[in-house]
Parts: sequence; C-alpha cells; structure tokens
Amino acid sequence: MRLDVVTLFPGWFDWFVTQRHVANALAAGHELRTLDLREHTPLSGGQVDDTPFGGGAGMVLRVDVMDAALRAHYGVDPVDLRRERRVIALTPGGRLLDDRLVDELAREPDITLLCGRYEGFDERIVEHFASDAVSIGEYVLAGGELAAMVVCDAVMRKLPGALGHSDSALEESFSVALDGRPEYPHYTRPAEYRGWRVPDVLLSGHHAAIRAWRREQSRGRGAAEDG
Ligand code: 6GU
Repeated sequence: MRLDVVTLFPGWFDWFVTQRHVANALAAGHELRTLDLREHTPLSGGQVDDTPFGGGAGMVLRVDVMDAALRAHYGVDPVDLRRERRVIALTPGGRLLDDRLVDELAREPDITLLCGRYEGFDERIVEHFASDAVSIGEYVLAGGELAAMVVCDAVMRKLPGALGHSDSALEESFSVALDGRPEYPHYTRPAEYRGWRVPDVLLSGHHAAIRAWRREQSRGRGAAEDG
C-alpha cells in the first residue's frame, strides 16, 4: 500500500514511522510519504490559509493551495486524482472511522490523506478533490494530522507483516471474527497477583474451552446486545 499524507506538519510523522508496526509495514514494502502543503503554495510567504468568507474565528485552508500541492506531486488535475486513488479529507464532519472502514481502506492500493488545519478546509477541497471525508470521533481536533496518524495506525497494522503474530489482527476488538464486538480480556504472568487470580480456564490448556470462554466474554462486553 502507498499512503500519502498532505500536511502542514510533515515533521510530525518522523516519530510516527518509528512505531514498530509502522516500521514493519514499511520494511515489508508498504510506503508512507508526506507532502508539505507549504512547499508548493502559489502564495507569497508560504501562505496556505485565509480568513473565512462571511466572518468568524480561525483560518481556513485554501483550495488553490491544495490544488497546487496535489498537482505538483501527482502531475494530474486533482479533480481526476480521486478516480485513481482514495483521497480522504480528514474532517470532524466525515464518516466515522470504525473497523469496517479500516478493513475497507486496508484493501486499497493507494490512499491520500488530506489534513486540514485551523478551522479546517475550504469546502471545495472536500467537494472536488476528495473521494471521502473521514472523522475519527465526535470531537474537534486542532488539525487533521493526529487523525491521519490514527487512520494510518489502524490501517497499517492490518497489512500483512505489520504485526509479529499473523493472527493478532484477525480476532481482535471489533473485528468481523468477533461479530463486531469488543475483544475478550487478556492476562499474562503472574497467574496470581495480590490475590487477583487469572481465570482458571485460561490455565487449563483446554483450547476449545478457552475459545468458548473468550467468545462468551466478548459477547458480554458488547454494547449492542444481540444475544
Ligand atoms: Cl479527521 N479532524 C479534526 N480536525 N478533528 C477531528 C477529526 C478530524 N475527527 C475527529 N475530530
């Protein structure tokens, strides 16, 4: 997978790519690149944003700046780019990120993530350049960068080779294997600590019983109770 992040803060991702599962995915041939919005701005002094028409607080990322950055990097009109690859605007008004969307994105060969700043994007960026708009939760962040990292983290750990154990991503919280329910609880050594014992079944070595117990636990944790 090739992941590109269009951002005003490419340096933020220097740390991110040192995370082990991200580094593993990159070592396995996947790519994570950043595009600096300021590098290609047609405006003087590295300007990228402007005050909102109609008034109001904050600054809005300009559509001409995003156009120039995408055009310089991909060599095509950004209006056509979204037909070739997933172009995702990160915005609190977007589709809420969940395990299903993560799986969907993990199957894409190429993704571009657009990070807004300040008050966000000029709406024409979302309307004309993006194929999707995605939000990571019902709260407002100061910019899309942390949301982009959340998307990259969740997507990249689904890629083959990212996790140490190939099964780890399969039967985990909210996965289809668990019918979209939260994961069962985990325990490790010591088997007893301050009188708190690990459930006996996990120490029993009976794999069928362990599987049944985990299903049961996972079911008990589900918010949407459906038996
Ligand atoms: Cl994707 N961006 C911003 N700025 N805030 C958010 C978000 C995205 N998702 C939740 N809050």
